[in-house]
Order: sequence, then structure tokens, then C-alpha cells
Amino acid sequence: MKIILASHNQNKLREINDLFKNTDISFISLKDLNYNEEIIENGNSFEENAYIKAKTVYDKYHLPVLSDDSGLEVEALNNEPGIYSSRYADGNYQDAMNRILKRLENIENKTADFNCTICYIDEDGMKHIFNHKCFGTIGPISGKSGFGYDPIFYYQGKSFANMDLNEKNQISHRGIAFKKFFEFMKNKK
Ligand code: ITT
Repeated sequence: MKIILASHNQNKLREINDLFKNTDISFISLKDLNYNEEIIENGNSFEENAYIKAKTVYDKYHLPVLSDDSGLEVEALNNEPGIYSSRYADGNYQDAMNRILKRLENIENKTADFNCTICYIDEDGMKHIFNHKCFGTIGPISGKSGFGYDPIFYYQGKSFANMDLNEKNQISHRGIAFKKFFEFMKNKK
């Protein structure tokens, strides 16, 4: 089965394609469709933004669409940057990570989570939401794999950027949220 992935983020696409490589689900990217328009994410929650992305693309193609809205939530910073994770970095993740580390310098609580909320709009236009939060801590920049805030997010003592794709996918917010989606699709058959 083919599903449109309503995302312009090639790193998400890479992780998601890897998760589904041995399944009967494959994704068509916005790039494949030559869909270059930016989708304005003006919702107030991950769920609202995930829905805005999926619905915008569904309204154009009327085919099954899936979106992923994700972000880093730092407990001691009132869960910032949260839904603003991409905007907080504005393309410069080195700077954004350093800003977070600076803000946490004299704070003991380093707890954080990565959230992933998926919105799937099926062939009948019905919306389905799947979610997972991966809890960890914020620590010094380390590692070269992954993307975004991976170098400062530590899960069981290891930064996401020190994990390979498969290792991250086993435990990450995205990996587990997509496993929930996959279970739903299996049960639908
Ligand atoms: P699309 O909306 O087109 O999918 P985006 O990058 O704008 O792409 P989001 O609005 O969901 O996606 O923003 C999520 C941001 O959160 C993303 O750009 C990263 O900065 C961060 N993020 C999400 N998942 C991450 C991960 O697994 N590792 C590191 N950073 C992540």
C-alpha cells in the first residue's frame, strides 16, 4: 500500500522509510509529487499541527496521507521548544543546542522528551492519531548521526547522535509512534 508522507523533512523520511523497509507499506514523498509549497503550521499542539499537514495534502490528492509533527520538550524550560522546535533553531541547530545548554547551565533538572505525533488520514478521509514520547536527558553535544537536536538528547546515557539509524528507531519517539501506526494498519486488514 502506498501512503503520501506529508513532510518536507528528508531526515524524517529516511528514518520512516527504514522502519517500513520490510513491510507492504511504502511512502510517496512530497518531493516525488513535486509538492514544494510550505504548509503553515499554526496549530497550538503537536496534534493540531500534524492534522493541518495531513489534511492540507489530503485535500489536494484525496489519497491516504500521513504526517509527523515532532519536537523536543525540555521540562525545566516549560517544555520548550516543543511545537516550535524547528522555528527555535531556524536552520542553525548548533546555535539552538548551545542556547538550550546555556539556559540549563545552573538547573539540575535535565529531563527532556522527544514527542512524535502522527496523523493518518485514510482513504475515507478519516483521521487517526498516534503518539509517543521518548524520555531522556539533555547533555553535552556529542555524536554525528541523526539530525536536529539529536546530539544533546541522551537516552540511557547515550546521545541519539551516537546511535545508528536502527538503534535510534528501536526506541525513539518516531520509531515507537510508527510501530503503533503499523499495528493499527495490520489490524485493519
Ligand atoms: P515537516 O513539518 O515538513 O515534516 P519539520 O522539520 O518542519 O518538517 P516539525 O514541524 O515536526 O518538522 O518540526 C520538528 C522539529 O523537531 C525538527 O525540525 C527537529 O528540529 C526536531 N526533531 C524532531 N524529531 C527529531 C529527531 O528525531 N531528532 C532530532 N530532532 C528532532
